Amino acid sequence: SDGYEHLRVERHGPVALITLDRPKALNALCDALTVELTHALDATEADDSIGAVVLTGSAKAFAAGADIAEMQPKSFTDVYLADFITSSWERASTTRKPIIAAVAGYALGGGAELAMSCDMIIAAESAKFGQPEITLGILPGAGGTQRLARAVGKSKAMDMVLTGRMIDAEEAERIGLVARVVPSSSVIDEAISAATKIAGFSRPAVLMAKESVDRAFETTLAEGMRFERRMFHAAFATEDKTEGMGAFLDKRKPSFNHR
Ligand code: CO8
Repeated sequence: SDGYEHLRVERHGPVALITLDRPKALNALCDALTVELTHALDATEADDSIGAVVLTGSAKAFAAGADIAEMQPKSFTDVYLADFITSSWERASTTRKPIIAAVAGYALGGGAELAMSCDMIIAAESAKFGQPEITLGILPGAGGTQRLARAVGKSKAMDMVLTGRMIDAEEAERIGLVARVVPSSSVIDEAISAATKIAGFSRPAVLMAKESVDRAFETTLAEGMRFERRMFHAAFATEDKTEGMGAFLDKRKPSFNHR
């Protein structure tokens, strides 16, 4: 839809579902796909009727990494001057609205890094995560040494980054890389239903909560606690706080207007 070549965007009520769709290369993240994804995320961010985003791939591959055929001829100067590939890849991690990665099949290299840039990963039983860059004579370049180490700790991160070993969904859940593992046939439904639930809550509260969790990875505990407290106080200024607490006391469902 929307004239994209390598992805599809569909609406499910307040949720935008972005599906990577480059089947001939297992959704390898070529430059054109990356540009389209950035554009699609800009569009969901700008659309007030969207409360949350789900990013997914195919049953066989979420994404098998950066496009190796495109990378092979590039020199140091090429990638350095273009700031390959950070500039475009930061988009998923800078989205203010919640974004859930629904991962089935391979999430490798830049594909695993893209999934980790989302707020949480819901994995199909078929999911396989890995940082195989080392097998190509390079190393991860979009968070595979940083977000992965924060998510799973040093030993597991070193294991994956230095050996290139793939882990399955069960191991990924055990080590805290993914939030949930679900049957492969229901991974998109599960992610859409989680996103729909999130989109139904007070948007300012959701964005403040996301921003606060993200602070935990950027700052000291004392500063993080202070940031959280300020956001918590700010939430008391919203109409949605009055509505949410009032609805509880009236024993009815709240109707948030995202103000
Ligand atoms: N790039 C380009 N083409 C790819 C890629 C890729 N990453 N992955 C698969 N393809 C292509 C294959 O070449 C093949 O094409 P063709 O049919 O024309 O031969 C097609 O997709 C199907 O793949 P396979 O035949 O290999 O399928 P299998 O089921 O046998 O194997 C695997 C599946 C195990 C996933 C295998 O394809 C594989 O190992 N792929 C490469 C995985 C990899 O090394 N990824 C890391 C790439 S490096 C990286 O991501 C650096 C990131 C830097 C940061 C930037 C963020 C984007």
